[in-house]
Amino acid sequence: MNPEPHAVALGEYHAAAQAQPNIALVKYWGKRDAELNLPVVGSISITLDSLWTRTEVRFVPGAVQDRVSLNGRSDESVTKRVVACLDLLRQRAHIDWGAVVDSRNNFPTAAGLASSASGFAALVYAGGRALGLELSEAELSILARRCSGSAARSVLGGYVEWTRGQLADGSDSAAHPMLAADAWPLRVAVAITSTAAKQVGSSEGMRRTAQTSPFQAAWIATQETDLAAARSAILTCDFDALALVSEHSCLKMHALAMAAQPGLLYWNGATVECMHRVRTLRQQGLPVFFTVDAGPQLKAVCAPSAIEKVKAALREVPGVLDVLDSGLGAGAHAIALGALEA
Ligand code: 2P0
Repeated sequence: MNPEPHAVALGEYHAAAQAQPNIALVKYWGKRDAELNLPVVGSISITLDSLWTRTEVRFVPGAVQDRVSLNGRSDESVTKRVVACLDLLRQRAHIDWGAVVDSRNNFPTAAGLASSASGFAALVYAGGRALGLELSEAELSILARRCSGSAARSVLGGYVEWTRGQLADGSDSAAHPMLAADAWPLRVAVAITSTAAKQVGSSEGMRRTAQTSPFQAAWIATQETDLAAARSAILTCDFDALALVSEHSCLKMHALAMAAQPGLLYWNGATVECMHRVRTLRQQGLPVFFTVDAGPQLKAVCAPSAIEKVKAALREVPGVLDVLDSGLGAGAHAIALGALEA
């Protein structure tokens, strides 16, 4: 099949992009459409800066297969998801060429650090650019969402809201920016308590929760209150209010998932110890709160003045293997070809 006129000159179907993970403060859990990755609830997140995925995509005219490497290795389940994402881009560009994809993370993959969010945001950005597609932020976010729900948010930087949307085709379920990273430059310490891949992936966890958790209806019914509280806290830079709603949303999401059958327990002992440590620090007057995603790592969000104390306190918790540190950053963006190792 021939390329559309908007595709770039032959031999130049090649681009690279970087995207960073995001951390939800008001969580996404549950789908109203699993095929399109449409959520049952809206969510609010912050995009990080120092953790990244860098991805290079090259479409090869005439090639019939995709070749995918993540951190220098090929993996069947990763390749399957990447091929499905490339298919969306190919449909859009009206081409059927195979692609070569090389992607790297500078942090542990698939352990609750949102590697699928940064991974698919970078893939959609680089792939769209390689094909010369002129995609708006909302279009990029919708394409990324179809590859992994939370990737919709990593397309954008700073404070981001992903709207649930009402339409069956998902055209109104995209992320949009709320506040720039530098308007309220909070910091995030990530306590790594395990580097093993999680046993139950998020998609399966959400499916099981929706089918079996007795708390699913309450989760959906109370989300709008949390979203409103977080919007107001972010727009007024009210740390205490953001702390309250974020810890509440995190614990509520885990309570919902723990009540599934069989129950989903993403924490280990060190995760729980870190939660207590963060609360003790806050009682002592330090502006810090925690959140935890579908894995055992604890993310402590704090004011810039508190970051060194927070890191030191988390490092002392038995079972903490490492503490990473990040500010808030930009959305997906182009990088130079060959910059993957930089
Ligand atoms: C979030 N998580 O809001 C929630 C909180 C984990 C816990 O989004 O199936 O990898 O690809 O849509 O995006 C992780 O789920 O799941 C996630 P899919 P995704 O960040």
